Amino acid sequence: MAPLMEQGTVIALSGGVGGAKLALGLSRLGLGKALLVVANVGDDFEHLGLSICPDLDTVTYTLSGLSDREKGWGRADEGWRFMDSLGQLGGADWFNLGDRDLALHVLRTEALRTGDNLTSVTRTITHRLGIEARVVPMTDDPVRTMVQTASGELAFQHYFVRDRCEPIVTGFEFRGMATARPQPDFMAALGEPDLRAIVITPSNPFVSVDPILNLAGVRDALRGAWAPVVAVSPIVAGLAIKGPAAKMMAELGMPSTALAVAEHYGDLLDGFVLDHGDQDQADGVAALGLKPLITKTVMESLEDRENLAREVLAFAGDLRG
Ligand code: FO1
Repeated sequence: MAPLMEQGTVIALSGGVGGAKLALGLSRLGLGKALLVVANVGDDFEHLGLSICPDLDTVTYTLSGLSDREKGWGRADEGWRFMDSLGQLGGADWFNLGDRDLALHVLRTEALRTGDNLTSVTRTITHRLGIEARVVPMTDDPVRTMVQTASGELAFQHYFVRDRCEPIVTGFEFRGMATARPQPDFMAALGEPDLRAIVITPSNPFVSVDPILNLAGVRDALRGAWAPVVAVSPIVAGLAIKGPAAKMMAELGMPSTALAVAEHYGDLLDGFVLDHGDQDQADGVAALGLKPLITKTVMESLEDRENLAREVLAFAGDLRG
């Protein structure tokens, strides 16, 4: 763990698995509390009476070292006796809640029911799991991503888990967005004069990052921030590292390319990070007025996560300097 001497907050906007990997890399650079991970809550839902926050969970388990490395979500060394019994009783068993994972959902549901907000319960849980970085939900208000498909509208987890992302996507609605207020620490950090970097992690641009960017005032605050905004492409050589991003792009009539992701974020960005496999798109990125950085963005090992995090911060430093 090589500590970086530079001071100032680093904000990472994150969805689930891909975003959490880069957040872990950043957290291992000795940033401590200067790292603020802002997680999407559009994937959240109420299931079997529990408040489930998949992206917050994935970030929490990843940063605490408890995550299932293979699946990317949920806990390692998990048991499935609850799910077996649920299935036996005819309960909704399409969404897998492991025996160990259940404790988090029960604790959070109880805290929310007795008046805590999501920020406060997330703070308690992340502290108890020994996470140094600050992890916050993008908002304490309910925002729910609805996926519009050729066969009708689906709540996000029904689209993603139950229907395995098979329906053809025609658009998205972020229900509750009009009245949702961005999380206060997030907004305060965006206004800090010594803010060091704003990193859009390689999460799905449409359903993980856009919900964060679409919150009232967030795009303006990003544009007005002192720090550069740098996005890492979730698309490498036309494929999503994980999840349905490339499939969604094709269905929405866009090319499934890193360049199309850069175009999607547009003038919000100062820099865009592409994988070596997409070197041919660097000129297109530059033509958008963004500085490209070509490096290894595929994070297989822990070292890959740290290296990418280090490079992204150095890139942001160059952009600022
Ligand atoms: N993803 C799956 O593909 N299948 C599941 O059964 C599943 C259960 C689950 C339970 C708790 C949790 O926090 C996350 C879970 N996820 C599951 C992951 C999650 O739904 C998705 O990865 C995200 O919503 C997309 O970022």
